[in-house]
Amino acid sequence: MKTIMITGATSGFGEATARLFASYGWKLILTGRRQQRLAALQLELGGPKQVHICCFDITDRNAVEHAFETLPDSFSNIDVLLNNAGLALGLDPADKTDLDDWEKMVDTNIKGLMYCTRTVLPKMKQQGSGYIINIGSVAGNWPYPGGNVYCASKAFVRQFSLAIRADLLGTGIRVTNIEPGNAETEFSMVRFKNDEQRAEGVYQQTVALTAQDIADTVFWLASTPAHVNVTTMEIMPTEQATGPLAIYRKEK
Ligand code: NDP
Ligand code: 8X3
Repeated sequence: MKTIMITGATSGFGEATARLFASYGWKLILTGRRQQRLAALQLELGGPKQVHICCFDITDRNAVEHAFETLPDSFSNIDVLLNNAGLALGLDPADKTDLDDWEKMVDTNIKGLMYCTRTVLPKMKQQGSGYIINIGSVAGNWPYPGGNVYCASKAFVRQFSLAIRADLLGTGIRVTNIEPGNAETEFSMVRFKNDEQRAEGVYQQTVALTAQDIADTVFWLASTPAHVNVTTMEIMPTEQATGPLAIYRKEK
Protein backbone atom coordinates (compact mmCIF):
# COMPACT_ATOMS: atom_id res chain seq x y z
CA MET A 1 0.00 0.00 0.00
CA LYS A 2 1.46 3.37 -1.02
CA THR A 3 1.71 6.50 1.11
CA ILE A 4 1.26 10.15 0.16
CA MET A 5 2.14 13.06 2.44
CA ILE A 6 0.05 16.15 1.71
CA THR A 7 0.97 19.50 3.25
CA GLY A 8 -1.99 21.85 3.63
CA ALA A 9 -4.62 19.11 3.63
CA THR A 10 -7.22 21.04 5.62
CA SER A 11 -8.86 22.69 2.60
CA GLY A 12 -8.76 23.26 -1.15
CA PHE A 13 -6.37 21.23 -3.33
CA GLY A 14 -4.87 19.35 -0.37
CA GLU A 15 -8.20 18.19 1.03
CA ALA A 16 -9.54 17.10 -2.39
CA THR A 17 -6.31 15.19 -3.05
CA ALA A 18 -6.55 13.47 0.33
CA ARG A 19 -10.08 12.26 -0.42
CA LEU A 20 -9.16 11.02 -3.90
CA PHE A 21 -6.05 9.09 -2.83
CA ALA A 22 -7.96 7.61 0.15
CA SER A 23 -10.63 6.33 -2.27
CA TYR A 24 -7.88 4.38 -4.08
CA GLY A 25 -6.60 2.84 -0.83
CA TRP A 26 -3.50 4.99 -0.34
CA LYS A 27 -2.27 5.71 3.18
CA LEU A 28 -2.23 9.42 3.96
CA ILE A 29 -0.06 11.73 6.04
CA LEU A 30 -2.01 14.96 6.32
CA THR A 31 -0.67 18.25 7.65
CA GLY A 32 -1.98 21.73 8.39
CA ARG A 33 -2.49 24.08 11.32
CA ARG A 34 -6.20 23.39 11.88
CA GLN A 35 -6.27 20.35 14.17
CA GLN A 36 -10.07 19.92 14.12
CA ARG A 37 -10.17 19.66 10.36
CA LEU A 38 -7.30 17.17 10.37
CA ALA A 39 -9.02 15.06 13.02
CA ALA A 40 -12.30 15.08 11.07
CA LEU A 41 -10.50 13.97 7.90
CA GLN A 42 -8.71 11.20 9.76
CA LEU A 43 -12.01 9.89 11.09
CA GLU A 44 -13.73 10.14 7.70
CA LEU A 45 -10.94 8.61 5.60
CA GLY A 46 -10.23 5.43 7.56
CA GLY A 47 -8.86 6.25 11.02
CA PRO A 48 -5.31 6.18 12.37
CA LYS A 49 -4.27 3.01 10.50
CA GLN A 50 -4.95 4.67 7.14
CA VAL A 51 -4.43 8.34 7.99
CA HIS A 52 -1.69 9.91 10.11
CA ILE A 53 -2.23 13.56 10.97
CA CYS A 54 0.43 16.11 11.92
CA CYS A 55 -0.69 19.52 13.10
CA PHE A 56 2.08 22.09 12.71
CA ASP A 57 2.96 25.41 11.16
CA ILE A 58 5.10 24.72 8.10
CA THR A 59 7.09 27.90 8.67
CA ASP A 60 8.51 26.35 11.86
CA ARG A 61 11.56 24.34 10.77
CA ASN A 62 11.83 22.41 14.06
CA ALA A 63 8.16 21.45 13.88
CA VAL A 64 8.60 20.17 10.31
CA GLU A 65 11.64 18.08 11.30
CA HIS A 66 9.86 16.75 14.38
CA ALA A 67 6.83 15.70 12.31
CA PHE A 68 9.04 13.65 9.96
CA GLU A 69 11.12 12.17 12.81
CA THR A 70 8.05 10.99 14.71
CA LEU A 71 6.20 9.29 11.85
CA PRO A 72 4.88 5.87 12.93
CA ASP A 73 6.79 2.99 11.29
CA SER A 74 3.85 2.13 9.06
CA PHE A 75 3.95 5.66 7.55
CA SER A 76 7.72 6.08 7.33
CA ASN A 77 8.06 5.16 3.63
CA ILE A 78 6.73 8.17 1.76
CA ASP A 79 6.05 7.45 -1.93
CA VAL A 80 4.72 10.91 -2.81
CA LEU A 81 5.23 14.25 -1.08
CA LEU A 82 2.71 16.83 -2.25
CA ASN A 83 4.15 20.23 -1.30
CA ASN A 84 0.85 22.09 -1.41
CA ALA A 85 0.62 24.31 1.70
CA GLY A 86 0.81 27.92 0.64
CA LEU A 87 -0.95 31.23 0.45
CA ALA A 88 -1.18 34.68 -1.08
CA LEU A 89 -1.69 37.69 1.17
CA GLY A 90 -2.97 40.93 -0.31
CA LEU A 91 -3.00 42.36 -3.81
CA ASP A 92 -1.52 45.79 -3.13
CA PRO A 93 1.22 47.43 -5.19
CA ALA A 94 4.75 46.88 -3.94
CA ASP A 95 5.11 50.29 -2.29
CA LYS A 96 1.95 49.78 -0.22
CA THR A 97 2.07 46.15 0.92
CA ASP A 98 2.45 45.02 4.49
CA LEU A 99 6.01 43.73 4.89
CA ASP A 100 4.71 41.12 7.36
CA ASP A 101 2.56 39.68 4.55
CA TRP A 102 5.59 39.45 2.29
CA GLU A 103 7.56 37.67 4.99
CA LYS A 104 4.73 35.23 5.65
CA MET A 105 4.51 34.30 1.96
CA VAL A 106 8.27 33.75 1.80
CA ASP A 107 8.23 31.72 5.02
CA THR A 108 5.32 29.54 3.89
CA ASN A 109 5.61 29.17 0.10
CA ILE A 110 9.39 29.07 -0.07
CA LYS A 111 10.89 28.10 3.28
CA GLY A 112 8.14 25.67 4.35
CA LEU A 113 8.40 23.86 1.01
CA MET A 114 12.20 23.79 1.35
CA TYR A 115 12.02 22.31 4.86
CA CYS A 116 9.68 19.47 3.83
CA THR A 117 11.64 18.66 0.69
CA ARG A 118 15.04 18.66 2.40
CA THR A 119 13.73 16.51 5.23
CA VAL A 120 12.11 13.84 3.04
CA LEU A 121 14.80 13.51 0.35
CA PRO A 122 17.45 11.43 2.20
CA LYS A 123 14.80 8.81 3.02
CA MET A 124 13.55 8.73 -0.57
CA LYS A 125 17.12 8.36 -1.78
CA GLN A 126 17.56 5.40 0.56
CA GLN A 127 14.33 3.90 -0.81
CA GLY A 128 15.62 4.40 -4.36
CA SER A 129 12.29 5.93 -5.33
CA GLY A 130 9.91 8.72 -4.45
CA TYR A 131 7.99 11.56 -6.03
CA ILE A 132 7.99 15.24 -5.05
CA ILE A 133 5.00 17.06 -6.50
CA ASN A 134 5.09 20.81 -5.91
CA ILE A 135 2.19 23.18 -6.26
CA GLY A 136 3.52 26.24 -8.04
CA SER A 137 1.23 28.60 -9.90
CA VAL A 138 0.70 30.40 -13.18
CA ALA A 139 1.74 33.35 -11.01
CA GLY A 140 5.29 31.99 -11.14
CA ASN A 141 5.29 32.33 -14.93
CA TRP A 142 3.03 35.32 -15.56
CA PRO A 143 3.50 38.29 -13.20
CA TYR A 144 0.49 40.53 -12.61
CA PRO A 145 -0.09 43.82 -10.75
CA GLY A 146 -0.24 43.25 -6.99
CA GLY A 147 1.24 39.75 -7.36
CA ASN A 148 4.75 40.91 -6.36
CA VAL A 149 6.05 38.51 -3.67
CA TYR A 150 3.39 35.85 -4.31
CA CYS A 151 4.48 35.66 -7.98
CA ALA A 152 8.13 35.61 -6.93
CA SER A 153 7.55 32.84 -4.39
CA LYS A 154 5.94 30.66 -7.06
CA ALA A 155 8.77 31.43 -9.49
CA PHE A 156 11.03 30.07 -6.76
CA VAL A 157 8.93 26.89 -6.60
CA ARG A 158 9.28 26.42 -10.37
CA GLN A 159 13.06 26.96 -10.44
CA PHE A 160 13.61 24.92 -7.27
CA SER A 161 11.67 22.02 -8.83
CA LEU A 162 13.79 22.15 -11.98
CA ALA A 163 17.04 22.47 -10.04
CA ILE A 164 16.44 19.61 -7.60
CA ARG A 165 15.51 17.41 -10.53
CA ALA A 166 19.00 18.03 -11.83
CA ASP A 167 20.43 17.02 -8.41
CA LEU A 168 18.30 13.89 -8.31
CA LEU A 169 19.19 12.50 -11.71
CA GLY A 170 19.97 8.81 -11.31
CA THR A 171 18.25 8.42 -7.93
CA GLY A 172 14.87 7.29 -9.25
CA ILE A 173 13.21 10.24 -7.50
CA ARG A 174 10.79 12.22 -9.66
CA VAL A 175 9.85 15.91 -9.40
CA THR A 176 6.93 17.78 -10.97
CA ASN A 177 5.81 21.39 -10.63
CA ILE A 178 2.05 21.80 -11.17
CA GLU A 179 1.18 25.40 -12.06
CA PRO A 180 -2.55 25.98 -11.64
CA GLY A 181 -4.44 29.09 -12.71
CA ASN A 182 -7.59 30.50 -11.14
CA ALA A 183 -9.13 27.85 -8.88
CA GLU A 184 -12.02 28.23 -6.46
CA THR A 185 -10.87 27.31 -2.93
CA GLU A 186 -10.34 29.22 0.32
CA PHE A 187 -7.32 30.83 -1.39
CA SER A 188 -9.06 34.17 -2.04
CA MET A 189 -10.62 34.35 1.45
CA VAL A 190 -7.09 34.02 2.81
CA ARG A 191 -5.66 36.50 0.30
CA PHE A 192 -8.32 39.10 1.11
CA LYS A 193 -8.30 38.37 4.85
CA ASN A 194 -11.89 37.12 5.11
CA ASP A 195 -13.42 39.85 2.94
CA GLU A 196 -16.13 37.56 1.54
CA GLN A 197 -17.35 39.92 -1.14
CA ARG A 198 -13.89 40.47 -2.57
CA ALA A 199 -13.08 36.77 -2.41
CA GLU A 200 -16.33 35.76 -4.14
CA GLY A 201 -15.69 38.37 -6.83
CA VAL A 202 -12.66 36.39 -8.02
CA TYR A 203 -14.92 33.51 -9.09
CA GLN A 204 -17.96 35.44 -10.32
CA GLN A 205 -19.12 35.31 -13.96
CA THR A 206 -16.37 32.90 -14.90
CA VAL A 207 -15.72 29.18 -14.63
CA ALA A 208 -12.70 28.57 -12.39
CA LEU A 209 -10.78 25.33 -11.89
CA THR A 210 -11.95 23.21 -8.96
CA ALA A 211 -9.88 21.57 -6.24
CA GLN A 212 -10.99 18.26 -7.76
CA ASP A 213 -9.32 19.19 -11.09
CA ILE A 214 -5.99 19.52 -9.30
CA ALA A 215 -6.54 16.36 -7.23
CA ASP A 216 -7.23 14.45 -10.48
CA THR A 217 -3.99 15.83 -11.93
CA VAL A 218 -1.96 14.79 -8.88
CA PHE A 219 -3.48 11.31 -9.01
CA TRP A 220 -2.74 10.97 -12.72
CA LEU A 221 0.88 12.06 -12.15
CA ALA A 222 1.28 9.54 -9.33
CA SER A 223 -0.10 6.84 -11.64
CA THR A 224 2.43 7.40 -14.44
CA PRO A 225 5.14 4.73 -14.78
CA ALA A 226 8.38 5.18 -12.80
CA HIS A 227 10.42 5.93 -15.94
CA VAL A 228 8.26 8.97 -16.82
CA ASN A 229 8.86 12.42 -15.31
CA VAL A 230 6.46 15.24 -16.16
CA THR A 231 8.60 18.27 -15.41
CA THR A 232 6.05 21.09 -15.32
CA MET A 233 2.32 21.29 -15.93
CA GLU A 234 0.56 24.63 -16.35
CA ILE A 235 -3.22 24.27 -16.05
CA MET A 236 -5.62 27.18 -16.55
CA PRO A 237 -9.38 27.25 -16.69
CA THR A 238 -10.60 27.57 -20.28
CA GLU A 239 -11.93 30.98 -19.25
CA GLN A 240 -8.48 32.32 -18.33
CA ALA A 241 -5.57 33.36 -20.56
CA THR A 242 -2.59 35.68 -20.47
CA GLY A 243 -3.10 39.35 -21.41
CA PRO A 244 -1.00 41.72 -23.51
CA LEU A 245 2.01 43.55 -22.01
CA ALA A 246 0.97 46.85 -20.46
CA ILE A 247 2.13 50.20 -21.82
CA TYR A 248 1.76 53.40 -19.83
CA ARG A 249 0.79 56.48 -21.88
CA LYS A 250 0.76 60.00 -20.52
CA GLU A 251 -2.47 61.92 -20.92
CA LYS A 252 -2.28 64.63 -23.63
P1 NDP B 1 -6.50 26.91 0.54
O1 NDP B 1 -6.41 28.20 1.29
O2 NDP B 1 -7.82 26.27 0.38
O3 NDP B 1 -5.49 25.84 1.19
C1 NDP B 1 -4.23 26.20 1.65
C2 NDP B 1 -3.69 25.11 2.57
O4 NDP B 1 -2.38 25.49 2.99
C3 NDP B 1 -4.52 24.92 3.83
O5 NDP B 1 -4.70 23.55 4.07
C4 NDP B 1 -3.68 25.55 4.93
O6 NDP B 1 -3.84 24.83 6.16
C5 NDP B 1 -2.26 25.33 4.40
N1 NDP B 1 -1.34 26.29 4.98
C6 NDP B 1 -1.26 27.63 4.74
N2 NDP B 1 -0.33 28.19 5.53
C7 NDP B 1 0.19 27.19 6.29
C8 NDP B 1 1.17 27.14 7.32
N3 NDP B 1 1.84 28.24 7.73
N4 NDP B 1 1.45 25.95 7.90
C9 NDP B 1 0.80 24.83 7.50
N5 NDP B 1 -0.14 24.82 6.53
C10 NDP B 1 -0.44 25.99 5.95
O7 NDP B 1 -5.87 27.22 -0.88
P2 NDP B 1 -5.54 26.28 -2.15
O8 NDP B 1 -5.97 24.89 -1.95
O9 NDP B 1 -6.03 27.00 -3.33
O10 NDP B 1 -3.97 26.41 -2.14
C11 NDP B 1 -3.09 25.30 -2.16
C12 NDP B 1 -1.84 25.71 -2.93
O11 NDP B 1 -2.20 26.00 -4.27
C13 NDP B 1 -1.13 26.95 -2.40
O12 NDP B 1 0.27 26.73 -2.46
C14 NDP B 1 -1.53 28.04 -3.42
O13 NDP B 1 -0.57 29.06 -3.50
C15 NDP B 1 -1.60 27.22 -4.66
N6 NDP B 1 -2.39 27.74 -5.78
C16 NDP B 1 -3.70 28.09 -5.62
C17 NDP B 1 -4.43 28.56 -6.71
C18 NDP B 1 -5.83 29.01 -6.59
O14 NDP B 1 -6.29 29.79 -7.46
N7 NDP B 1 -6.59 28.57 -5.60
C19 NDP B 1 -3.83 28.60 -8.06
C20 NDP B 1 -2.43 28.22 -8.10
C21 NDP B 1 -1.77 27.78 -7.01
P3 NDP B 1 -4.07 25.51 7.59
O15 NDP B 1 -4.73 26.84 7.38
O16 NDP B 1 -4.91 24.50 8.34
O17 NDP B 1 -2.70 25.63 8.16
C1 8X3 C 1 -3.10 31.49 -7.62
C2 8X3 C 1 -3.52 31.98 -8.94
O1 8X3 C 1 -3.62 34.01 -10.48
O2 8X3 C 1 -4.38 34.29 -8.18
O3 8X3 C 1 -1.79 31.07 -7.64
O4 8X3 C 1 -2.06 34.09 -8.66
S1 8X3 C 1 -3.38 33.66 -9.04
